[in-house]
Amino acid sequence: MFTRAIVKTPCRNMLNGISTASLGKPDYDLALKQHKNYIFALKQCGLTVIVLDPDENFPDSTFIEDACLITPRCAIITNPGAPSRRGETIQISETIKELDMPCENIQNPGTLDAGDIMMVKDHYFAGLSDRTNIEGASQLNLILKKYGLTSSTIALKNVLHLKTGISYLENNNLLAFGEFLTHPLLSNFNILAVDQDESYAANSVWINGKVLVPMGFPKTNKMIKAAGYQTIEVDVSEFRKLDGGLSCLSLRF
Ligand code: CIR
Repeated sequence: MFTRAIVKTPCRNMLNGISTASLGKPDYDLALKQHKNYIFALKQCGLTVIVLDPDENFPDSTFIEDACLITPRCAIITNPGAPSRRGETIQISETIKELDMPCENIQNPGTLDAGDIMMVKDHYFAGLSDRTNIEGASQLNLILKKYGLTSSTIALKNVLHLKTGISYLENNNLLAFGEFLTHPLLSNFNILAVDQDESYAANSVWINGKVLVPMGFPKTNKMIKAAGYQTIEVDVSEFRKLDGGLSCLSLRF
């Protein structure tokens, strides 16, 4: 069960965020509105939401999931792989301090975006990507070990982050597409296969028995419902334009 979430209001400068999507520039006012609706959806799942102020110095900082990993036993401030995102960790470190939880750091030469980290009970899968390197993943492994938690790595081929391609929906159910459908390291999961034309919806978020699903992906929504979950559709079209998915917009703990 999660009780809280941290989100960060998008800044106007999000228009200059990193993107490979070729979907055009985000509409800032619409992004703000969608962000408010996203917060509402988190509240519908029973979470108390901490909302951090926007920071114009960091165009991608609304994708707060990448800057910190919060486990039930500690928080780990990451070292984001994209140079323009490194400084995003400063504000989240201050917030974590206020929350008074044990806090660790990933350090150079290790890089790690927490969008590459998927929690499955006490085990953490770490995607090795353009953002997360082996050094970052081994630092993570050592930190988790200290808290009685474990991790393993999965090398990524075609996706930005591990959770771009898979989402753990608890009860051994794993939403997945493309390279992850037949991945040997994931063969013990009950795979819910997302069609290629709805691949964006492979990034959905389990929260306390409900699943947030991006709006506009009816086949995936139907499949998740058929697996026994109540779904909440959330429109995040403006964040998709910056390669961001639903999970990237919050830390849930
Ligand atoms: C980036 O490229 O870093 C941002 N434009 C998108 C980050 C999305 N985060 C995520 O998938 N965890």
